[in-house]
Amino acid sequence: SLTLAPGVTYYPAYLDRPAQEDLLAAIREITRAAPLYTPRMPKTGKPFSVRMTNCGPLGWVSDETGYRYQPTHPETGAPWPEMPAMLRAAWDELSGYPHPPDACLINFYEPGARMGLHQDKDEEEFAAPVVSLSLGDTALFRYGGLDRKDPTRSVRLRSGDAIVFGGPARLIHHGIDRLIAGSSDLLPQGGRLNLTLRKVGRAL
Ligand code: MD3
Ligand code: FE
Repeated sequence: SLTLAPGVTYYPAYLDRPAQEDLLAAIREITRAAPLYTPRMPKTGKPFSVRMTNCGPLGWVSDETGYRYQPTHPETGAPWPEMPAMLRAAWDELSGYPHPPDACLINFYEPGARMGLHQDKDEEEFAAPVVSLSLGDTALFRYGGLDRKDPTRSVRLRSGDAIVFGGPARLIHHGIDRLIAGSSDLLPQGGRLNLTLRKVGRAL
């Protein structure tokens, strides 16, 4: 692994191709029960270009009323599907955190989708890191500092890469500028999946 900045650890090619295919199969099963939906911005209702779903006890959602974690899918009302064992194993190996994650946000980027620079601060437990796994097309990921105006750096996140943000990096600004079309053949139609494993509630 490589330390990109204090609290940012990058694991290039963390998942080999068979593991990526296994994870993709698990995500397909999750999306059959909990379909990808289009989140909307609070207040404006403007749709995100990224579609989302979740697995685990809690899921992150966004609609006109705000951002929040909730135990059910916003459109079906069903509980989120169980977190696959391989995601729990990745958390145990990468997080260094002694409690299980309670949410896995699954982001799906079609070619052309992006995610603006933001902070993840809807959780209660900032002592826990966020673990990210990427599948499919390479993304140009940008990260900065605690102040939105801090200088930024970019890293290409490729299929199978993992990256962990903890400690002094847990509240940094970050986003996805764009995908590199045709950079992976994992997803037959192209695009990218990102999974973020999170501890939302305070550990007891
Ligand atoms: C740094 N996802 O879901 S993953 C998100 O590729 C999100 O879909 C991006 O930002 C994606 O909130 C980036 C890398 C990442 C994820 C969570 C972080 C970096 C982070 C939380 C805190 C700091
Ligand atoms: Fe984020």
